[in-house]
Amino acid sequence: MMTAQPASASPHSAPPDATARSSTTPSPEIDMSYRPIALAAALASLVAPAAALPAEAAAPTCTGRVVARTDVDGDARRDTVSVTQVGFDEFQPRFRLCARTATGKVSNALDTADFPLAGFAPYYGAAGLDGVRGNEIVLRAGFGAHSQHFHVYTWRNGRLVRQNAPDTRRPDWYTDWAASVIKGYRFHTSRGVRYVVATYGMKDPSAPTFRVRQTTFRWSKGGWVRGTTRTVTIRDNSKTADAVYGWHGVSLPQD
Ligand SMILES: [Ca+2]
Repeated sequence: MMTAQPASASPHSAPPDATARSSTTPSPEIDMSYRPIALAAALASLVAPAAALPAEAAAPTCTGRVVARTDVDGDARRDTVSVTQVGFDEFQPRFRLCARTATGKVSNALDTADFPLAGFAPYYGAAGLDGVRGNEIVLRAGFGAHSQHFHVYTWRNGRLVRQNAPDTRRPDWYTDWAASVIKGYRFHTSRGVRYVVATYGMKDPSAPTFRVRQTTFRWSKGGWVRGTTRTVTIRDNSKTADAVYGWHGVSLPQD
């Protein structure tokens, strides 16, 4: 579980180390009366640090807690994903999501939960959701009365961007299963095309069955395209309901 950090503790991109840079500047005049010790020390300060420190300071990196090592940019090499809290927006914590690719590219995105996180860490998982190579990063966006909300980030054109849910057309991906509502996503690939079936239904809490709408979206030309919708009846507290509630078909927890 990620514990809250004060805003003052938020990490920022570290500026180049000024002390490292100083080692590249010409040395002061050497007092020749102290040769050879003074001369050797001066030469050492000129040569050794100057070769290493500037390169280290210039290498971009992610700050914060590493939550995953998984391929996000699609080159099949594992990248590093970090999340750290950087304060609050209104009442909900704000997080910085950062990905550093195996080739050294770094991208950050700021994310704020829409609802209380109830003490849960923001990182939910990484999985290939859409039709582009590389895993999406799923962050918790909070809990409703019985719903769970998520934000999805993906790597596009060298940086992290948020991907809207196909059904809500907003950043809010959410799942639910209660006496009155059921909602979930099931992903699959067929003949090289990526699909997700979004299920949503409501009922009277005392009724034994849901009437749900299942809409299929296919990944096409960089986005989710709405396809057909069918209406089906499923029994509450059944294998059928469990099969549509939450996340399915991807390497994410169901709920
Ligand atoms: Ca990679």
